[in-house]
Amino acid sequence: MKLKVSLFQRMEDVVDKWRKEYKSVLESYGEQTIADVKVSQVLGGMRDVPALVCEISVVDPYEGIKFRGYSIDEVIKLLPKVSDFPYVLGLWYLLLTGEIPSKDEVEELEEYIKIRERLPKYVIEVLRNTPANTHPMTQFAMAILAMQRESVFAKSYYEGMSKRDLWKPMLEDCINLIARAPVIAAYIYRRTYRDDVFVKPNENLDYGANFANMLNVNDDFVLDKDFADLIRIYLILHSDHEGGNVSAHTCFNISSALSDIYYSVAGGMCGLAGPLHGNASSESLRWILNILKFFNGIPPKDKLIEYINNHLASGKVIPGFGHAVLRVTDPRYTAFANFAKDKKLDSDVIKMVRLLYEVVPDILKATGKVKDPYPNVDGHSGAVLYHYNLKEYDFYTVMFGVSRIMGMTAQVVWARAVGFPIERPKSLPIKTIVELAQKGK
Ligand code: HAX
Repeated sequence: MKLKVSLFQRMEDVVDKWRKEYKSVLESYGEQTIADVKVSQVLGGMRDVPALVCEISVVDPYEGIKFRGYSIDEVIKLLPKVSDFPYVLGLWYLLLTGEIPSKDEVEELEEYIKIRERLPKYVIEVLRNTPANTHPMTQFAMAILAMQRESVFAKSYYEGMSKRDLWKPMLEDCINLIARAPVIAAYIYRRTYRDDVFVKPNENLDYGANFANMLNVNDDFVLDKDFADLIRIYLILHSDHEGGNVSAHTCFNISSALSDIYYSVAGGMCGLAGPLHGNASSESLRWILNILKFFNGIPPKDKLIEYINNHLASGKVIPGFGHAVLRVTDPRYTAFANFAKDKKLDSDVIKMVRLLYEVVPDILKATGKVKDPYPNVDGHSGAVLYHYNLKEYDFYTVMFGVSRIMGMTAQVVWARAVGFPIERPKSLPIKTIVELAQKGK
């Protein structure tokens, strides 16, 4: 395989380092116990069971996401910039290698990705042959899966490539997928909600601005520079959130069977589509719009509190609030709030987001059961998209998905590089769990 971009060389070096580290950890501590598992954890969605490895990012309950050890503020500060915002692919470089790239390295990667953007005609045909009212996430997962036939990884595997080298064709596939994901997403947007006119990638734009341009949210073929800034930051913020969340883990799990990245990411997207996960962003915006409609504008605080209490009493969750790991306001939410403040956004949806922040945490605290009463990323992301005229909220999870592919691919390349085995945890019938619990085991 031709190593055409310096990222491959950098990866060769780091992969070697990871392998040594992984091997030595296994040799030194392989038989060491690191945790006990309670019945409540087994029956409670495996919360906090330390059973997975993820080098790409870590979610601290109180500090939030760290990408390769860097906080959101550090990432925004340190990554090379285009028009005052970090290059999106600079983040992918960081997720893959663990190193902040130089401006030259990122620009080289941006150029390399552009060569791979062209969408095969059959992918467009797959989408065109799907009813336009098919959920955008279904279309996105289908388009990704359709490209499986092109997997360099699958071809290399069946041609007998050594396990040690499989991360290289995996990275090739990931580059192709990263290049095409925004093109596919933008086409899904255009055909589902607008005029079915396919806006071609613009080779003069960086990855984030190009995606913004292809979405053409104002239908005027003029790039809104603030919207491009939003998309750059949006793609960075949603990229990864450890290995245990539904989409990341589904993707990782599928790939552990040596399924290629198309199978793996398509599976991950199906998990992201759930309302308790990535679709919470659509749900949150829908909920905000319902409130605005119900009150014919921004409601007084006391009426809003009453409305929320009624919503909870009807057995529904408040979308965009709560988290399985976080115990503070999600720093990704704060990054969007800062963006909205810096750009002086003050439409009704943004005002509603601010008002909900004032009232919802106390209401959730008062239930006595919600572990994290604070807003998560999905509590703000939809409102900023809506502000810039991306109003079709069913599409928001696709936006999330385009970004999350960066994290999923980085995790899978890492797994193939260190030779992570097929995942196969043990499942037990409840009767056996009771027997084990009674024995105190
Ligand atoms: N509104 C109402 N009730 C909530 C709640 C919310 N926002 N968050 C948690 N709860 C409830 C749970 O439903 C649970 O109730 P029951 O015991 O009656 O089942 C109880 O509080 C304890 O839950 P928890 O331990 O605090 O939360 P979990 O780890 O079980 O669930 C969720 C985490 C994110 C799924 C949850 O907070 C939720 O449903 N939030 C709303 C949906 C949402 O915003 N999801 C996006 C999360 C971020 C993400 O993954 N983005 O992709």
